[in-house]
Amino acid sequence: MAHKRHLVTEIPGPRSRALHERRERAVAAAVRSNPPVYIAEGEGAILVDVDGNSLVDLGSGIAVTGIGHAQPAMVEAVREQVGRFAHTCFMVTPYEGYVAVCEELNALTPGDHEKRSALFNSGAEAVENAVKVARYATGRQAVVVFDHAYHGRTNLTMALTAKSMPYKHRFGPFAGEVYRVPMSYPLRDPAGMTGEEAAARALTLVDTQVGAANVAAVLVEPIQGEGGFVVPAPGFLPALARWCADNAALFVADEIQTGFCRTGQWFACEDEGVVPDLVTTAKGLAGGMPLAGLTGRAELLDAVHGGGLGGTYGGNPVACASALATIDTMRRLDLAGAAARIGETVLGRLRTLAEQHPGIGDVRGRGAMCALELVLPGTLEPDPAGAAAIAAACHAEGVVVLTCGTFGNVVRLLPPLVIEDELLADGLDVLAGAVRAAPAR
Ligand code: PLZ
Repeated sequence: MAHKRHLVTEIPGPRSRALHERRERAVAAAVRSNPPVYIAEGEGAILVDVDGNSLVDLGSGIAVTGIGHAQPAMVEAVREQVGRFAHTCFMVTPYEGYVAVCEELNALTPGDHEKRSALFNSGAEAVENAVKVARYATGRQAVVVFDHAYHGRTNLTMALTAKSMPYKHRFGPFAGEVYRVPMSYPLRDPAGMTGEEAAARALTLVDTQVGAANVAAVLVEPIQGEGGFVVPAPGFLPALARWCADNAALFVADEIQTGFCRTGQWFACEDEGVVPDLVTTAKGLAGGMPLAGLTGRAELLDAVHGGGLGGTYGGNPVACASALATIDTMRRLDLAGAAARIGETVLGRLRTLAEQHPGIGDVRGRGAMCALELVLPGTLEPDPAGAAAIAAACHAEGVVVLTCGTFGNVVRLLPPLVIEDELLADGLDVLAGAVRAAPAR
């Protein structure tokens, strides 16, 4: 397959449009796709659609395919495993792959203390289980979460997620004992506010309104994903972790989007030397197969009674084989290093772009997790229409980018970590063209 962007029809092409009509009669309208381009195959950072268009993938299926599409070692591991057995249920008759993935998670997550892991199907399920373990192990109930947080779409994780539309609207009632406090959001916080000050702002509310003695867990994304790629000011995460240690609450890092080399290290917490009590992982962990993990201090996970955690498919053998091949590929190709280099290239380009375009209010991110926040020029007023126009223009040219943010005004880039320099440069050229072409406001 040629690793080059190449369009042979308009986007979406006639076959994609035909599939879309079929889909509208079969698939719940609430499940959306943007762009509605139907994929036939992929390789590395290239996606080929059903009309034969080759697209540059700067989204990785929302930070999942870090190792790239159709990565040969992963494909082989999955084929081999599915040919031996596809499922037994680890709670019925166990198998080595589950154990080996837990060993990897225990070794790779921050901190050299004794750890245990459990495996699940989705990120949301891992977060739910983090809360279960935190409540069980501490004997407390309150869970502290942040503005702009995203933790999933199940009932408990909807309560943990901040944004109403589209995630929560009319889906209540929500789970209780969830308390939301302000995030460190340098663009929108008072000028010069440090990470420690932002943490104090949040923790004062926790102390006065929740009571430290009631807090089971402080749950935070080290860099927020769906909420807008919000990178907290330095010092924010360490201050939260310190407060947790001082108050016998658990510091839980949701590394589902940031983990597995995405931000230039195995985990984003490492950037400030923060060692969480519990870590949730998914997405990049298994390179595209559904798998999620909960990892943490041995005494916390081992506190829960036998049979208290589990599920039919959690840690499915095919997903575990995929994870082991994915982790091995990340090590072999030094994809953390690759992500750091991608970050230098992308942030450099985006900063130059921001100098020329007053609608770009902020450029931020780390490693291969970078974003532009669009505002009305000269203000902090969010410009979701600007972000949507830029994303649409990229899609029309065959470059898959995503939007995010509480205000829907952030364009985010999550390229596969194996993307070639030329493809990345081409994708960024298209993005720059889309920014230039966006209607002036
Ligand atoms: N925690 C930090 O980013 C998933 C969701 C897309 P699941 N993010 C993409 C959408 O609109 O549903 C995510 C995340 C963080 C938890 C989750 C949830 O992971 O595997 O989607 O359940």
